[in-house]
Amino acid sequence: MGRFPEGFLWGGATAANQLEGAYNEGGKGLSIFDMVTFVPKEERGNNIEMDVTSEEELDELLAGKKGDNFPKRRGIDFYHRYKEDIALFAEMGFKTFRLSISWPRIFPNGDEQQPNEEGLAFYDKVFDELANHGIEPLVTLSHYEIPLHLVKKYNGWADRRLVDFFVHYAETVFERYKDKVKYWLTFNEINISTISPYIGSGILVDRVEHKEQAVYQALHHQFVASARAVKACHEIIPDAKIGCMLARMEVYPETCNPDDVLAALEEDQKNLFFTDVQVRGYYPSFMNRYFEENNIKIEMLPGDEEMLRQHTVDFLSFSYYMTMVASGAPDKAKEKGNFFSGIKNPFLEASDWGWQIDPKGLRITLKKLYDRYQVPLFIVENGLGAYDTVEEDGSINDDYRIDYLRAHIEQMGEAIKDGVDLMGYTSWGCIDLISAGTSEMSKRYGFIYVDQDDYGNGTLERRKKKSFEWYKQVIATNGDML
Ligand code: P53
Repeated sequence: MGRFPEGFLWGGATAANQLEGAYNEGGKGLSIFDMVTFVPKEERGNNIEMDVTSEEELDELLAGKKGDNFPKRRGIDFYHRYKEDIALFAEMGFKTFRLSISWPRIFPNGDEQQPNEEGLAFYDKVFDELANHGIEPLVTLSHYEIPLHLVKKYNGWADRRLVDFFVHYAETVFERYKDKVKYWLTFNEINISTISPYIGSGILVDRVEHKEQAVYQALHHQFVASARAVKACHEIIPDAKIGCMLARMEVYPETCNPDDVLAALEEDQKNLFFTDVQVRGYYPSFMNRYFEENNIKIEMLPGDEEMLRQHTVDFLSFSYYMTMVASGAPDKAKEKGNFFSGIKNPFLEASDWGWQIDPKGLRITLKKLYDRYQVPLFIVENGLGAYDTVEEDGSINDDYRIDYLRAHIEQMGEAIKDGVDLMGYTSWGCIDLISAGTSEMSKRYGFIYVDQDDYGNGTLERRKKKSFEWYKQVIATNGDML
């Protein structure tokens, strides 16, 4: 069959804040996600619980007066177990492993000149271990790991000074790892700030008068920082490739009523705004109207537009979990702008967390992104968050996960046949880790089970699930045997 090209980058994806643990070891500073507490399912709205909104709340959390369960502080202890974990990835035949560098491991406060050598040395060891197994690292510079000090002192990316701090951090790690890392991503899910200003931009919303104004200004700073990182990467590591990263939200109209079609198109444009800037190199004109109508004014400095235009990314990477439905009906229109639109698609099943499963949507999205941008694409997250059961004999029979992944990979193959240039596929949470949105351990994505519960009880022992052998075969046959 040979659907997938030679050298296709199969692998798995993770992020430091959900994986490493050791939050106060090796000189690491606190990060934004170290402050987010576990909230049981019954008490959460909308399946997402990750915002800190005020100075007061942050101080209470810091003083230990609020919350006693901070799952991201413990992760799954990759910090001490990376050798064992990488050996398991190698056993599956991973070509690539996506991880992020924790910014506050390198710059504990974020605004200092000198990096923390212990932090740098940790990632040297990880990259060397990957190299020993022939696995290519794919490194995210910023995956929800803003140093907390930058939140307190500057209100995060709302302050332009973060651009220089970030670029200094990026240049430091490019210099250090230039012989070891050839694939880079700037900001994970750069659009997340529109649903969580704290996690995406380190903004405490109670400190600002006009939330959306602050968010889009912070995003402008991130766009400029990203372009400067692209420039630095190309200069320091000429044979590297660096991409942007979008939480892709393909939006369908609820019906063929032109009102619905228009609403869906406009929702989709709002999602593609981010890649328009980072791939094409300029703000798309439709955003001007949105800014005007919402009283948003982006302050740009001389040179910003040129920077965006000249230093666009080499490839576009994205996460894909589900699709959305939009309606133009006035009573439903208020649901617009919501990451998780309330309208259910009657043709699709959903995960236990209500995420609607849509393999064909992945093909639609791949085709649409390639039509629009004509740059290489990389699926750097996809997968099924599910409850797993360990049977009495110790086996974990996650056929539902295999079904999900198989269906999505099949559609990727179809998109490739349609001519889409796809570099690779790293499924999310290849080893069970802490959920970003809910801080649960019990929302599992892995091929490898980790013995830990939502409260940190467990041995942390690693165990292969049924999907482990399945994915190994997928990689070994370059996607022919699904
Ligand atoms: P969790 C929301 C919607 C789509 C992707 O998410 C999202 C989120 C945030 O919850 O985040 C990405 O763990 C993110 C990963 C995250 C993964 O999707 O909430 O880049 O860090 O773990 C899955 O199930």
